[in-house]
Amino acid sequence: MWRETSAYPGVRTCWSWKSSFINSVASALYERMYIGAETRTVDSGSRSHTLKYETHPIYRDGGLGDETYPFVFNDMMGMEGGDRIGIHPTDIKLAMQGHVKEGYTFNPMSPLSKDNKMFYNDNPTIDDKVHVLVLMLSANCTEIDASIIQKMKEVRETAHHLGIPQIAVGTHIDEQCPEIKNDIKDTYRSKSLKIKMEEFSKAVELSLNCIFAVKNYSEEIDIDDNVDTLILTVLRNMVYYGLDFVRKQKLTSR
Ligand SMILES: Nc1nc2c(ncn2[C@@H]2O[C@H](COP(=O)(O)OP(=O)(O)OP(=O)(O)O)[C@@H](O)[C@H]2O)c(=O)[nH]1
Ligand SMILES: [Mg+2]
Repeated sequence: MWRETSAYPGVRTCWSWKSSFINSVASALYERMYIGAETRTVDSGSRSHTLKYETHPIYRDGGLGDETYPFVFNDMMGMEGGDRIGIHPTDIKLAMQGHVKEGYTFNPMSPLSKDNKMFYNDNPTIDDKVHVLVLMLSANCTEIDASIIQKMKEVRETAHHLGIPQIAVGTHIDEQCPEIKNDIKDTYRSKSLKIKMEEFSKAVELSLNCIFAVKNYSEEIDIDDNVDTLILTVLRNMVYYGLDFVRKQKLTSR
């Protein structure tokens, strides 16, 4: 799954939303469209398209090299849809602790059990654990579902307890703000986006400097420098926070 490929320890990030962001980061680094993380193309209601725990490494040299960057993304089922449809919060907690093995299919009705010899990792190493928790939210929704807020709260408490840094990323900013749709360079100048970010900040109880905005690649056939700038700003911060966490873990385990 994860290999250290440089002097930096590996940074593993975990989601509660959005395969498109993984594709967008790879697209920005590869300087071409990447569609390796399957995204939803039809409206499946509140059901999540991603059902399995999937690790996504990103390759160097524009995706042509064999070496990977020193971070991976773990894609997960979405939180939306209430208790019987969205991911079980216990599964996110188990994933953060490194207990979930690659390819596990999430079951919203019951979390991964210790008895599941095939997918439960009894002895996770630091590389199996999550180093940054990323909460993905759509800036285009009017109100965040109460069940999502509750799940996020539970997950965030566990992340806090484990010392895992947390950030939130608002997607779909192109659909939420007309001024951004016209010129994505205006993103962090947009008043309506600032209001949206303040709402996120309140809802997920994260300070504003831990909340970022992106427009994912969703309909483009080629990359755009301004879209990349927003995506890479998030990536840079994720990698730094992940690095800080891994260093701290290594110091405390000495
Ligand atoms: N306009 C726009 N569309 C987006 C953006 N991000 C994602 N989308 C679209 O939203 C839809 C859902 O995106 P996904 O990345 O599949 O979402 P997901 O959270 O992985 O969904 P599940 O796996 O079903 O939980 C896709 O059709 C994307 O193309 C964005 O920033 N702007
Ligand atoms: Mg998905």
